[in-house]
Amino acid sequence: MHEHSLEDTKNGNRVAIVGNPNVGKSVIFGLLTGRYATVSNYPGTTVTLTSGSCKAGGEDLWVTDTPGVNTLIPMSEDEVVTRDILLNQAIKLVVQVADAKNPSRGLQISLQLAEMGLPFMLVLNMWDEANSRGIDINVKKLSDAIGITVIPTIGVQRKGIKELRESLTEERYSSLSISYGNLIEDGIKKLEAILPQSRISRRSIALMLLAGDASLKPWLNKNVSPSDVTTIDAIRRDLQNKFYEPLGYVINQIRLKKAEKIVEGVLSRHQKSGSNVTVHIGKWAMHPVWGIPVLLAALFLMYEFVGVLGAQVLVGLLEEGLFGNYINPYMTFIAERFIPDLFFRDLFVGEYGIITMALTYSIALILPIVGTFFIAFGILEDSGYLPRLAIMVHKIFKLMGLHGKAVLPMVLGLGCDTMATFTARVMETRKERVIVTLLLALGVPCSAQLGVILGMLGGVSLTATLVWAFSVILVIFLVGYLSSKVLKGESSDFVFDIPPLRIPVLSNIVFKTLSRTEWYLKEAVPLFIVGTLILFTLDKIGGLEVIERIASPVVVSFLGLPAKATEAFLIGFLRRDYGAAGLFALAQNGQLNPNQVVISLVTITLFVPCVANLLVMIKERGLKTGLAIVAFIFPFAFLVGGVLNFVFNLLGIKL
Ligand SMILES: Nc1nc2c(ncn2[C@@H]2O[C@H](COP(=O)(O)OP(=O)(O)OP(=O)(O)O)[C@@H](O)[C@H]2O)c(=O)[nH]1
Ligand SMILES: [Mg+2]
Repeated sequence: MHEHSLEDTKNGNRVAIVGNPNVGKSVIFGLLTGRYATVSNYPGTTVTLTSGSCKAGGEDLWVTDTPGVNTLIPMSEDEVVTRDILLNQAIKLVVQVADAKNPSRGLQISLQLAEMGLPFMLVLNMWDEANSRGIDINVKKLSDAIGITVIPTIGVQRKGIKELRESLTEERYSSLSISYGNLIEDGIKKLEAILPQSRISRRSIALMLLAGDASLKPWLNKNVSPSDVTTIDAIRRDLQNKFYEPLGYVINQIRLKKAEKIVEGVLSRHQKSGSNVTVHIGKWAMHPVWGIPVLLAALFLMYEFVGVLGAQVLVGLLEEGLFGNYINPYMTFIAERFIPDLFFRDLFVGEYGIITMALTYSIALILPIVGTFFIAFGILEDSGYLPRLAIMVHKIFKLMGLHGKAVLPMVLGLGCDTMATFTARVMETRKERVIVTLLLALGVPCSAQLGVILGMLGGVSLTATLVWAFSVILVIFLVGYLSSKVLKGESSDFVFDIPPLRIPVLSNIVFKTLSRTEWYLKEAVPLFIVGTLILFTLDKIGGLEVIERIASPVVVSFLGLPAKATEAFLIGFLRRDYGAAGLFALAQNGQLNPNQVVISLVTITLFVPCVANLLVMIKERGLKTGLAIVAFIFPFAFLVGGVLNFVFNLLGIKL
């Protein structure tokens, strides 16, 4: 890949941006490299590495943006990524980004970087917010105290970035050191004698090991003999027996004290510059009672924007207007003139034609819906509302045996399940990651699908919408609850940082929407074309009828749908939004009654979202787990649809 060759040449000039979650690392990365890395106002936006080149003082640097960490002793998979880059790669300079509002939190990481013996500099970002909260940090004093360059910045206003860039060529080592008391220092010495030389100091690795860092196992097995690994374990156990609290906790507390002491010497407070309205709104959004109207208001605005503007107005303009009146008739006209062969003509403009089906569906039906959803979702992400939503629903998630953190991947799934499956890395235990992956694949409709579904349901009735939502939510809870009982493992405690509510930055919304739309066009549209080609081929060889006949006991008898719905399910295997679009088209033609709309939508909502999601599931959770999830989901989706049909018939419900 292009990046790899660049990576090799930049080997000696690597800069890594590290720091706590949600402090503006990706904003600063973007400003330094000109490459966009997703920026959002919630912790855990970045879960993998992104790199780009950056010119500084005549030097070419290769800068890497990393997932946020609370400590360099990793608790979750995304944190391992960051620690490992420091452990395994030749880093010329670490740029630590910290939140100027909360310097002691950042300094705990500075202390660990100093311990590792890595050259680093400290960026105090969000200087504007610190200021409006009455926090003043004496930069010169802080810089003297740590012995490295400290630069205040306001990422979103590009302030301080020039100074930052100029300092990137300096290589300064911190003078900070901590003493952890005789007992621990003794343990450190013993471990240092065993540990091999590596990129970071023996002392820092010794401390990670004492703190009980299990993620170091692969590194240990590679670099230390098995007998030494046993000795290390024994030393650690001996030392732990002398403490009442877990060693990791003891070590963190000592670091925290030291960080607070440094902050004491450099921080002063002044009068706040005016009261902050967003603080109050932020509180309401988390309130157990007031949170609900706030949520409803957010959903209502979203529905108006996506369901009405996107799914009705824009789809109308594009589908009936642009494609219906111009592109499709015009293309059909051209095809009739220039392609004499009926077979090839149909390939482009027939019932399953690339233009009349694949492009019409993807550009006229799905794009406007996804586009408006991306904008709305981007605004939600950047406002800081999502973590507040997480707080509100964390009690319910706890019932399912899940951490409140899980709401983030689940809510992000509404944007794109594939991306959200990556974000499941923020969950601390494997059990939680598997459950989140399963629930995402099973029940969380992605933006494209959600838009199409809402568009369809909006045309039926509010009751139909509620029945659909209720069925899907019920299934999520049931499956979530049962799987947390079946899967072994701990579910972790609730610690969560809530970022301040912010007014979204327009340019970021634009960037984010553009990059997501580009992704949609690149990833989804080709799959739509493949799906259409499959339908086209099946239709031509008469396979479609055969499949419809075979599927008839399930689709027609069990689900109570017309045989033609089989096509939608067929392409739904490739992407469920495409399947939903197929159902949309059926409903538009009046081939589905309201009951059938709800049954078919519930069934397709429960499908695995798309091939991309399937691949990421396998990549992230392993082949066995990935396939097991799929093997469960498909029959289960039809089962739920069938049960719904049965209940409708039994109770004589007509929506
Ligand atoms: N007010 C203010 N907001 C900022 C500043 N820098 C970044 N932000 C906002 O802070 C939020 C987080 O920015 P990101 O760049 O995504 O943070 P990150 O450190 O990469 O976060 P993770 O990847 O989740 O660890 C976004 O909403 C930014 O718009 C700043 O200097 N001032
Ligand atoms: Mg980031």
